[in-house]
Amino acid sequence: MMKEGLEGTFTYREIYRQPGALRETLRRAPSRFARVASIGPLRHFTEVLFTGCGSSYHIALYAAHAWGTLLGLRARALPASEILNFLKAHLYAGARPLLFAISRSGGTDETVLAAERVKATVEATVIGVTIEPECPLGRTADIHLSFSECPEQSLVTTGSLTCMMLGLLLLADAFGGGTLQAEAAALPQEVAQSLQENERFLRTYAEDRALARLIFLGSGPFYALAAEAALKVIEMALTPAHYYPTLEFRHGPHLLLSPETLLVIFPAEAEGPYVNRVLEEARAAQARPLLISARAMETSAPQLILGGRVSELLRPILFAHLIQQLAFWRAAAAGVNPDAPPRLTRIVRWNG
Ligand code: F1P
Repeated sequence: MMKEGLEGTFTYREIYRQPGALRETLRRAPSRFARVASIGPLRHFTEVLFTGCGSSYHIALYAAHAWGTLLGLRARALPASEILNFLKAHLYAGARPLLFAISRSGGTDETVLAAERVKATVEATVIGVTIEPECPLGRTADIHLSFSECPEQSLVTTGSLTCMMLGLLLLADAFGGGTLQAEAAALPQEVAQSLQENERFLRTYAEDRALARLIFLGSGPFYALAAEAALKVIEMALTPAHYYPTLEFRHGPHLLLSPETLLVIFPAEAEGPYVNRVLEEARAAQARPLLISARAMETSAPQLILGGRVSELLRPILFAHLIQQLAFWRAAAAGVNPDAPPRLTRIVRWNG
């Protein structure tokens, strides 16, 4: 596909216009918080649950980590199908959960049905998180937060993921006193700068056809990002990709390493002393490592350094465009139209 053609795709535009959308998410944060705060104090709930499918499940994973870390409460993420089909394993009879049901379209069957099932089974409050002003999930939820500032036409979720991650982080931060507000305000500018500055570097990996498999490692706040990275590469570029919690990788999955493997690591600060061991495994297998982190490590492995001015909890939001760019340019290099992955539908339904 010609360069101009690529820049005309929905996917390209939705990735590259994120700074403006994020600015709007920041602007709307206080009114969203006011609506959510109307449910009363969080201590009235036995736990906070986040659910969704695909990319929306990855938003749920990130949000659960952020809410647990910032507010010291019990927060978990479950795929919507787990809630739908195995509810007893996850919620006890007297539970009073606050459920965030996340779905870009607001129409994914599993997510809507999971929200309905929870409401029908226990005393729950459901907050729907979508980008659509009008949708089935919005009608099921007690409160509907529509991130209409990031409308998306592509099949593959990109910019809206970043906005919804930021929106859910800002809600937790507001409940916790707003300590991250000033740092979060810097994100649109940081993303804008990085979208331009890091594109060429990422394209050298995306366009390297010797790399047949991509593996993403991330833990804590970065686990969701690693999962989302693998999904983007599979969906957009149809390239085999995997993800693991960083140190779990050494317990067997490292056997997948080969000279054709790109191993992307998002090291968390707590993992500093251990990441070198993972890099040694990569070196031994002649795989190609790439570190994406806020601080440079003492290593000969290539590094993309970004996000030193914001707290670790905000960095997955800042890094999200990097994995979207990597997948997008990989698709371009492979001659795959990122707007039209075969067999993927924008809304996954069971009937129709
Ligand atoms: C869930 C999802 C998307 C993916 C694709 C298929 O959709 O898995 O994450 O990009 O559109 O469906 P949704 O519930 O977030 O609309």
